[in-house]
Amino acid sequence: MKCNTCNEKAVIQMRQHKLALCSEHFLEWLPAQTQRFIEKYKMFGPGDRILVAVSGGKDSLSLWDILCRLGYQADGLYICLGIDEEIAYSAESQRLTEQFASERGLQLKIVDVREEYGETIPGMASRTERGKHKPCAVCGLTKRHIMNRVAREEGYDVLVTGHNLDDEAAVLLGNTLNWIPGYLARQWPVLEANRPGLVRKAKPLCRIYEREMAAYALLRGIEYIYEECPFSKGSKSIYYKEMLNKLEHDRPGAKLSFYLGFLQAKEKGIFTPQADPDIEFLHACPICGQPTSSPGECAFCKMISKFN
Ligand code: Q46
Ligand code: ZN
Ligand code: ZN
Repeated sequence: MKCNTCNEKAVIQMRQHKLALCSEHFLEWLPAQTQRFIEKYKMFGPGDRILVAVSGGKDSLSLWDILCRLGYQADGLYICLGIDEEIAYSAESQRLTEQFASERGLQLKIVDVREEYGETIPGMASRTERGKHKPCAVCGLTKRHIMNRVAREEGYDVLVTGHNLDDEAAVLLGNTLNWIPGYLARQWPVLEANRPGLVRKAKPLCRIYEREMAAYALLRGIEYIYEECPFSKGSKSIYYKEMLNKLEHDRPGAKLSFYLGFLQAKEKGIFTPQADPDIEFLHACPICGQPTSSPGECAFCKMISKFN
C-alpha cells in the first residue's frame, strides 16, 4: 500500500475516502481536514479564544494538538470527576492531561467536582434517584454545566469538544431509532450561543473517523488514557457504535454517509429549530443563569441544592 501523495509506504488506508497516506502526509492531511470543517460550519475564527474540553483521551488531546498546530489560541479545561473506584480512571487521565499541557507549555484549567460541589460524580449519583444505577446522567449534566460556566466566566468565545464521527453517528442513530425531534433539531457541528447564559460550542472532529484519531495520536506520540470510563460498559452509545462498525465493515463509508446525509438534509431545511419542542420553554435559571427548559431552577442547580 503506497501513499497517494508521495508513493512512500502508507501507514493508513481510508477506504471511505479512497485514500492511503504515509505518516508525514497523514499528519498534514488531518489538521487540514479539521480546518476545512471549522470554516465550513463557521465554528470559530483565527482571533477567537478557544476553550478545549479535555478528558485525557485520544480525541480531546489530539484536538488540542491540532488546534495549536493550526495556530489557534486554545486553552484546556479538565474536569476531575473523581471516578477512581475500580481503576484510577480520573487520577490517571488528569496526570496525562497535565503532562500533555506542561510538555507543550499550554494553559490548563482544572475543575475538581468534589472540591467545588462537595461530592465526586459517583457520590452525587448515589444520592440521586436518576443516578442510583448508573452515574452517566448526573455526570453529563454536571460536565455540561461546568464547561458552560467556565467558558462564560472566563470570556472564551467558544468551547470545543473532541466528539468524532463515530460519536456523532452513534448519537444520530440513537436519536433516529427513537425519533427524538428536539435532539435531531439540535444536533449540528456548532451550537450557537443563541440564549443568554449559553456559550457557543463546536465539534471540529465531527467528520473524522475514530480510527483516524487513534492513528493521529499514535503517530504524534501523544500519551493518552486507553481505558474507557468504567461506567461506559454496556452503554447504549457503545452498542450503537458496534452496530455502525459492522455496517462500516461491509460497506466502507456507511458511517460517514449516514452522518453527512443528515447534515446535508438539515442544510436543506429538515429538522429546523422549530422542530425542537423545548425551545419555547427555555428561560434563564434564576441561580446559575444558564438556560433551562425545566420549570424554575435548572436540573443541575436542583440536584446540587439537595446536597447542601
Ligand atoms: S458520562 Fe458516564 Fe462518561 Fe461520565 S460516568 Fe463515565 S461513561 S465519563 S462520557
Ligand atoms: Zn506521503
Ligand atoms: Zn442553574
